[in-house]
Amino acid sequence: MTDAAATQPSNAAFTPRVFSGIQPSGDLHLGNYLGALKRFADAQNQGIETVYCMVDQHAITVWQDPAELRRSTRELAAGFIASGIDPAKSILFNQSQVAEHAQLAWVFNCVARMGWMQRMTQWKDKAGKNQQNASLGLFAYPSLMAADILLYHATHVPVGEDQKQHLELTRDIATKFNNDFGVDFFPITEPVITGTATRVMSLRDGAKKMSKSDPSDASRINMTDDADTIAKKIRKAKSDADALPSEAKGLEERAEARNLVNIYAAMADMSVDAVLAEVGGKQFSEFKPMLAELAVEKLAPISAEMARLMQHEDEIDAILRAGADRARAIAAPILQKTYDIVGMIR
Ligand code: AQP
Repeated sequence: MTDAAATQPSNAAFTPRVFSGIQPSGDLHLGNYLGALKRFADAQNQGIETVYCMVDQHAITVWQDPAELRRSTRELAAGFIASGIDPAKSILFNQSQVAEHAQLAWVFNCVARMGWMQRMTQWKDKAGKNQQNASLGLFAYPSLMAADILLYHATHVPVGEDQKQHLELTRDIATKFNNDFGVDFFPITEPVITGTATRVMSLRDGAKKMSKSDPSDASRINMTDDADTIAKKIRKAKSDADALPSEAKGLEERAEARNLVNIYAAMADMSVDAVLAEVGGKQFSEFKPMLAELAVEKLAPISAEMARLMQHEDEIDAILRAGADRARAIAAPILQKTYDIVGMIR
């Protein structure tokens, strides 16, 4: 893979394998597409073994309506496929259908320390002021995430910037497990956080991440938005009164402008410098329609394919079941070996 960090020497014994997941916790948005799905398809197309998961057990760490969770899981699967993840090339499955995730997470709950979890910024953000009332699952979320990754001995995990701290914790858990038991069993997985869209920001506030849970629908472009809605959201996106600069350093103090240029660059597969060489000097009144046109061109076929797939729920369910069988074939022996190392009788 071109954007993978080099595998550390300690991982040399492991076959390169990419793992990543997305929660079925709401509508997919442009941040999920550029920061995750598009890069997942790129990794798959570079010929590396790729394992991708709908992490429904992570989603239920906060309340999910059961009917809506089922719909969102299928829609997320449709989003993966429509973004170019080919179930014949990648393993595509739903987390709860492979029981080994929860089983390995329990072992990791006994390896990880409370203090590690308490330092996680996502825990602090999501639990808010009322930590006593947050679910135990939300607190232990990074331990389940470590299990998702290490159950496949994944060497690389493409994620957005927001997941960096959780990846570091995965490395800490693998290191502690290996040290505690005197083995070199789990790889020290590399996060792959590269490109111009590792942190797509809200269209309404350049200091906030674009997120499914933002109450303002205008803050994000959903992958199911139609062309008019996309164009309208971009037209209304927060920007500033100045013309675009012709070099990236001119964007340093302009969070909203930087975000819109980064989005354009990621969608056009161009560097920020190359974009600014083209659009430097233009006002937002000229740049925004260019951005809207590009966004519609890239997203419209994806959203149309998602809608088509959602008419065939049985097909989606069959793909996920077949993916779960393939995932289990890798996961079960790794869990069994973990149990052997820990001293559990089979
Ligand atoms: N704004 C973003 N920019 C770039 N990448 C992003 N990702 C999420 N938001 C952005 C990446 O998408 C993948 C899946 O994320 P997730 O759904 O598992 O969880 P999340 O990061 O918590 O996503 P949201 O949208 O922010 O959900 P809520 O609002 O429910 O918390 C990950 O690789 C993530 O980095």
